[in-house]
Parts: sequence; C-alpha cells; structure tokens
Amino acid sequence: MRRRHVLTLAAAGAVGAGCSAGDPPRRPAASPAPPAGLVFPNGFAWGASTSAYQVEGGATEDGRGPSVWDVFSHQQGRTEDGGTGDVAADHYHRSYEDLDLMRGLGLKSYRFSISWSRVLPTGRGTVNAKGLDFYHRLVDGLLARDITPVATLFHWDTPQALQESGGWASRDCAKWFADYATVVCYSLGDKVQTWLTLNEPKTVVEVGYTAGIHAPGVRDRRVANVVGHHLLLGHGLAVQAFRATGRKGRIGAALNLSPAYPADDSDAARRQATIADGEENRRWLDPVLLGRYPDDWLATQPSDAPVRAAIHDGDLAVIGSKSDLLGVQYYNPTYVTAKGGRVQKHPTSQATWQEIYPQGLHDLLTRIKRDYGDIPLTITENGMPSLQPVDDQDRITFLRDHLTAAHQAIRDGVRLEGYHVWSLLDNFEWAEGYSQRWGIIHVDYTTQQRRRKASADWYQQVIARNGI
Ligand code: IFM
Repeated sequence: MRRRHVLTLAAAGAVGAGCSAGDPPRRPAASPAPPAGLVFPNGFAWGASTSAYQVEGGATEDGRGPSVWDVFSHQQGRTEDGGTGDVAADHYHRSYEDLDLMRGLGLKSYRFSISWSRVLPTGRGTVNAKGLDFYHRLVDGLLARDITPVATLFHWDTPQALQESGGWASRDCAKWFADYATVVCYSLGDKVQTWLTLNEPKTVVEVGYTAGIHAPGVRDRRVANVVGHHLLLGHGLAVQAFRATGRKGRIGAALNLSPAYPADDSDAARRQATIADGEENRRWLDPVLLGRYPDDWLATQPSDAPVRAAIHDGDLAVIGSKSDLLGVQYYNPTYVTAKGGRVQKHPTSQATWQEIYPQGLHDLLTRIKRDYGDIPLTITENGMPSLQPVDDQDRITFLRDHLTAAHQAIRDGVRLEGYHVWSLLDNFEWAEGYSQRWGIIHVDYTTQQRRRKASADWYQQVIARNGI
C-alpha cells in the first residue's frame, strides 16, 4: 500500500470515530472535513521545463548559428524518425501562445534554456542582438504573467563553430562558456534571478561522448571523462562570471541523479552499488558542492587516463565556487548486481532507460541534505513519456506518486523549493526524435496546435490547491 493511501485511510478513520452511550450529546455536524491531502509549503514553485533545441525551432532565423545538435540530427540515421529541431514545437514563433498556456495552468515558475548559438552564432565574439531579444521578450512575457523565469545556460547545444575548435574536449571551452555566461547573465540579469549553468553533464558524458548516440556522436570513454571535467570547470567559471556581473540572483547546476541500490543482499552488490553511486552521483555532486572529486571515483581512473592530466591545480576550487541552489533531475534509480551489472526492478516507460520508482526521489532528496547540507533544492525535471496522446492517466499517476515522495522529503526536513515537470510541451526528444511525447501539453506537429492533456488539467488543480 502506498503512503498516500495510508494517509487517506487514517484520515477517514478519524472522521468516522464513534462515541459510547454515556457521551454528552453531539453538537450538530460541522461542515464536512476537507479531503485529506498533502499541502506544500507556501510559495512552493510549481513549474514546468523545456529546453531551447527541443522546442524553439527557428533554427536558422534571425542570425542563429548552428549547434552540434543541428549538425548531428541532420545526419542519416542519428534520430529515430529522422527528426530534427528545425521546427520542433515552433516555440520561437509561438512563445506568446505558450506563455498564455502557462498562465492558464497557473505556473509559478518556468525553466527554459538559452540557445548559446542564437546569442553568439559562432559561440564567441559578436553578440546577435536579435537572438538575445527573443529571450528578453520571453522573460518579459513571463514576468508580466507573474511566472518566475529560471534560465539554463547550457542544455547540450554547443555551438558547432566551437565544436570544430575542439568543443568540450578542449579546456578552452570552459572559458568560452564563461564568456557567454557573462553576456547573457549581464543582459538578462536585471530580470532573471535564478540561473542554472549546465543541464545534465552526465548525459553529455555518457550518451554524447561514450555511447555516441547523442551529439556530437563520439565513442571514447577517455575523452568523455575529460569532457566531464571541462563541463564542471565551465560550471565553476560561469558561477564566477555571473557573480562578476554584479547582478543579483542565484545560480547553480542542474544534475540528473540516480540513487544507487544493491540488487541483492550480498556484500559484493553493496560494494558495487557504492561504486555506481560514485559514477552516478558523487562524481558530480562532490566537485560542485564540496570542491573535490571522490577518492573512490578517481581511483577508478587508470593512471594514464587523460582526465588525470586534465585536472589542473586550482580547478576544484573554481568548480566548488559557492552554489546558491541545486537543480535535481530524477528519472530512475540504479540497481547494481554483485558483478557490477545494472538491472531494472520496477516498471519502465516508453523510454526503456527509465525505471519508475517514486521512493527513489525521496531517497535522493534526503540523501543530498544528509551528505551535502541544507542547500536549497528545486526539482528541475521529472516526468515520463506517455503513449496516451491526450488522456494521459499514466502520467497523472506518475506525477502524483513523485509529488507524494517529494512531499515526504519536505516533511523530513529537505529544503525543496519547487518542482518542474518535464515537460511543458511535447518536443524533440533527441535521438528518439518525435517518437516520445513528454509534454503535459500535446503538440500536433503538422498544425502546431497545442492541446492540454488530462495531466495539464490535473496539474492546474494541484497548483491551485498548492497540494495533491
Ligand atoms: O528530454 C530530456 C531532457 O532534455 C533532459 N532530461 C531528460 C529528458 C527526457 O529524456
């Protein structure tokens, strides 16, 4: 039985408690008790997320330069259905309609990303004013609707020109990223108060540079780990660049994390789970929040691994520059066998890498507090693809169960400030093209018509009640 059912039954029992013959007469029945539910803290930031390449389209418009994803998605066989982000959800042209949809939902917060090559078409140098203006209009539209903008600086779309100069495999990329952060944070910083540096560096390392099924399609674990270090360095330099602009606000990273559990009771499985935890979580959390790599993770790197040479004196101090908040993205737990293999123990979704285990979100949030202190947390992504185009009851169950787990974490003392469902709109799902629909708003890719799904109606009520 799930926790929320227990709570509901307990509440029903209390209301129905009887009294004995000797009790004083009852007062007339009061109005019915409100339904049992979970109320979130005042000011909880109910939000939704998107990213630039996945929704904007307008790929060559108003001076935007290509990113690695423009190049990659146009190569034969890179995406499931040949899809590209050329048009995506056409948000570049429909942002006002989308802003009104957000207001209709009652969103308090909207997390979007900025396309680096829309602002700096070749990644550095001359600013493309028209590109920057798009984000000014978007942010103005959010503020006019009382929706807090949460801007991510990098959601995987490295400018192609920089890729041709080495991309994240080059240490220079961290510096280029910080220069871009200066431009954007200064320009938008009088309106945007919450910034996220990197989105899911782990995915870039694992999927873009190890498996090679995301841009830029590299399959080299040794290079991948160098890229991981340079991404982290970029994060630290961007935090410093933001502070140097003098703009007010908060900044941190958005990390996809996965609680690691032994698949059985053996000591060997427990040891393997600790190793997996190093790879999945501590390798990212420790540098960003503690300014060091975990010893056991470093020990997994051979003595001639290029990542060892890539870590220069002083880098960890930069990477550990004080973060004001942490974005947490949760999609699945990790179960590890005694031999170090990965197994799934819970149902998956259409995204077969996903494993649906809401309790994992509670475990993850409470663990971050336990091991890294009281840093403010916001869930920057959580969601699932549904095969039910509009009546997506499975997504409602998913969201309700994860919000229940998040609520329990808050009751356990976690400083969780907000929740952003992934995603606001159906969109370009990277290598899966348009074959998976993650939005709470349906997009007809032929007409670009938007239609609220059942989950959007449900989420609107959650926001209105500030609870489930
Ligand atoms: O669509 C992605 C997003 O870009 C990053 N996090 C996971 C989502 C679902 O795969």
